[in-house]
Amino acid sequence: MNSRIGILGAPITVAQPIDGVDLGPQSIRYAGLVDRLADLNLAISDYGDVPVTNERSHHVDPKTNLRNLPIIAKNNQLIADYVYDVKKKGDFPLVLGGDHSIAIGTIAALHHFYKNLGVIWFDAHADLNSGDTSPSGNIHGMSLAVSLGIGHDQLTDIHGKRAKIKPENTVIIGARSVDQGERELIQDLGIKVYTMHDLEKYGITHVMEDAIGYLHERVDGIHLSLDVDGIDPTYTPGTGTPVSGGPTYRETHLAMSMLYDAQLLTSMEVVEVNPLLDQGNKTAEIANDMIAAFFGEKYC
Ligand code: B3U
Ligand code: MN
Ligand code: MN
Repeated sequence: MNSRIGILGAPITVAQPIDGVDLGPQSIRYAGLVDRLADLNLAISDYGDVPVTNERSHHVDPKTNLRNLPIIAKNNQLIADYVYDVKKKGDFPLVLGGDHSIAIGTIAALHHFYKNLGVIWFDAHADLNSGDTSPSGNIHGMSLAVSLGIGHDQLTDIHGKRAKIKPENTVIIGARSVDQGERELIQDLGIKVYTMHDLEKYGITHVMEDAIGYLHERVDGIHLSLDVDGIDPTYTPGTGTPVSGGPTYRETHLAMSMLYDAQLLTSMEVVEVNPLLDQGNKTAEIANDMIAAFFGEKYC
């Protein structure tokens, strides 16, 4: 793994309805991120936050069924520009959200550097909605679809037209709240999904081995998009749309360690930490534990 890490905050909050997720990057930093990674003998550059703006309207555009489209498109254009620069410098991008819409910009930037970028989407949700299927109009529930080229062109055409990744290079882990339209898309596109049923039945070790083996054959880089609501809310209560029945701290930590051991990952983002909903700064602290495991922190 590249030992030079470039950290960027991406504090978008308007792609979901609850204030506070824009404080996610700072809460993760306050939990000790830079020192923790420096202890792993990594060279860390914290480039600060992408200057996004968060004027919120609660109005869903009846024509598109999208909330806050223009500002989210503008913010993600900026995120894509900044992530592109970090990657161009040769750093390993570590992007801190912000709501999960930031993946639109991150993946748009990263796709320039790979012929076949793989994505691991660790999440309670599939984020495969579009204006046509979304029950909420919230764009954080659409970012994986957008990266696959599905959705409004103001979102899909950031840093190049339509798809930035291929469905066969995409793996979802931890899904347990999937909407009808999303299920149909998963079937139609043949996206590999490891639901909580698979985790319970086969165990996290088998699921991770299978996911890594599957991607290894197909891709030339892998981005991990870690939504903290993918983890069971017992451990990560500070998030806007918690869903019970997720992987434990231990299972998630093992998953991160296995990704480190595979030495195939080329970027990471951590999203949906909302310190205003948290118990102390617990969710950011646990996010730090997961980031550290992902970058090779071992117990001994
Ligand atoms: N699938 C629902 C809920 C949701 C998606 N992502 C989150 N929540 N975090 C939707 O609104 O698209
Ligand atoms: Mn998500
Ligand atoms: Mn989620």
